[in-house]
Amino acid sequence: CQTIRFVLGDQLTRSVSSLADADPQTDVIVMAEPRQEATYVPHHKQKIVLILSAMRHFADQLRQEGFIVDYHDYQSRPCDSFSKALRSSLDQYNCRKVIITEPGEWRVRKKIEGWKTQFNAELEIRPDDRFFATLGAFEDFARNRKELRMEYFYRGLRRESGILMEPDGKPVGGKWNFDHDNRKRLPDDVTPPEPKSFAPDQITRDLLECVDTDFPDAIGEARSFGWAVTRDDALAVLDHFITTRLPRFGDYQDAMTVKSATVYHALISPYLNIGLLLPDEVCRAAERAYHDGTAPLNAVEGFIRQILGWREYVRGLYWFMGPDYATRNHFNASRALPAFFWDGNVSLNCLRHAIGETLDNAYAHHIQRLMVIGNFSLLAGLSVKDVCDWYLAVYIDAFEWVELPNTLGMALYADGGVMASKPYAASGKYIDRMSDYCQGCQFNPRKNTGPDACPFNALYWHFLDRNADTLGNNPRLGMPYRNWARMKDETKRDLITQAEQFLNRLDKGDFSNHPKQA
Ligand code: FAD
Ligand code: DLZ
Ligand code: SF4
Repeated sequence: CQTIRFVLGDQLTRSVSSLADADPQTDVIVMAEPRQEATYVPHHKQKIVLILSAMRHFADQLRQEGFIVDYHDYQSRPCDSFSKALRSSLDQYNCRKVIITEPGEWRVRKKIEGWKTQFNAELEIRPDDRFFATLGAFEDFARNRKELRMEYFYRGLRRESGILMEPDGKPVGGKWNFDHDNRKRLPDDVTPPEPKSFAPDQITRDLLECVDTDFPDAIGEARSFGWAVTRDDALAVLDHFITTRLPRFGDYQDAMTVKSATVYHALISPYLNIGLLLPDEVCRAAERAYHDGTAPLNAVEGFIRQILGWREYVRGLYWFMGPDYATRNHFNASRALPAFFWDGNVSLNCLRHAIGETLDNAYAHHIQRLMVIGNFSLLAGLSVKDVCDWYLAVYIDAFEWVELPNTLGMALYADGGVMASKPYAASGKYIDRMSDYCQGCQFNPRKNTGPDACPFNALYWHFLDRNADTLGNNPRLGMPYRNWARMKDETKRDLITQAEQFLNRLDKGDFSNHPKQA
């Protein structure tokens, strides 16, 4: 063999740079399911099954094309690490060169760079070109700016790609942003359609049968697994989203409801992140729906902004900030994660839904992640590292390049404002406005103190008060700090006492009844 093409579990794209010029006559493709990758955090069972099943399907597809795929599956050819798998394939095939596309995490990147000296083979690490922007383009954008903001990066990518642009260089519809149309609560008489799901095939069923016993630390429920594991099925999900959900995606983008765990969201993040779908084809499919008149502009722009804007931006930021970004902890938050993060058994109804659905489905939509679980973690001062590890473990779409800026930066403001211009801190009144959770809750979002007061309310003021040194001068927080300053001392004291009592009880495990699972 001339060359080994090493393909990672989130690189399942036929045109990925490591495979673009692969030749079945001379090259061997190596894929591996190392123990380390399944256990560096206790991933959700559905995440493990998705990645392994999609990898096995992808390997079959390559074999059908005539490639030799040297596949290290964890059952019959177990290996500890990517390096061990490569060692064994190099020994077996006696290749002189290894080609790999850059991975999606600093942790894996460092290991792969070590291969240069570790093995007697030339190593070529190729850029991951499955994004709109190169890492260099983000660096150019970020280098001389005092403040990094997604909006300007996004507008640049709109211009460059031509997506939703007029020939004269203006944005379609005359505006870059339609967010003011996109903050509606879900009306009582609207029920979102069921998302597309798939009955597991033989490869997936085999994994579902073993995942409980083979990965005993893995979190959550595998039962409801209905994810696509092939590109064809992922394309069917995209198509189904565009026709049934995209038209209302904008209106209810920020809505939360007990009626639906997915509202009008697309459920395509796992496919984008492991390579079954490409961001360009997804954005262009949405753009087409606008031009065909099947989806309104506020929905289409809102959706494209998530992918062409946020997804590209967080990826650039992750690599630009370097591996130490993960250690940032602006507020020195260190409280232990409550046990209910592992079983969803909690008396705050919004948390019960958001965490419970996460554990059941390996999925929660953006506003649940940001404004319920993230907001709670921020207000309660939960350990940044523990919260980030939890997000990395529980979500089907969690890979560090996208999970970390969203959790550490956006939700926890632990980078001190690199990712977001102000913390996404909110009281129970926000959750009440955007959801129907409060109607079924033992707490009252309109009460600030007393046994039935919504805990988010006092925690919100406690958070602002305890961080006044670092946040007091933030112009975007002028209004709440002025409101706080205007309150009577007695009112302030009552709020602080209420929050401290809640935090003490939280530390004692009062709001959850089950022992920690992992
Ligand atoms: P939709 O709401 O339908 O959006 C469409 C697509 O836009 C998504 O599939 C995703 O690819 C992209 N997108 C939307 N928001 C973001 C964002 N903030 N950053 C990057 N891409 C975005 N997304 C991940 O892919 N992996 C993660 O590990 C992850 N962790 C998150 C942690 C926190 C604390 C928060 C607040 C957000 C996180 N997100 C993450 C972003 C977002 O919540 C998910 O991408 C989204 O919920 C996926 O579901 P969907 O496909 O139905 O998304
Ligand atoms: C997350 C994950 C899991 C659970 N399993 C595998 C695997 O068996 N093989 C693999 O190649 N990748 C896996 N991954 C993804 C990696 O942990 C890591 O996030 C990516 O390789 C980064 O590009
Ligand atoms: Fe959550 Fe408070 Fe509403 Fe209960 S009252 S669901 S705790 S926001």
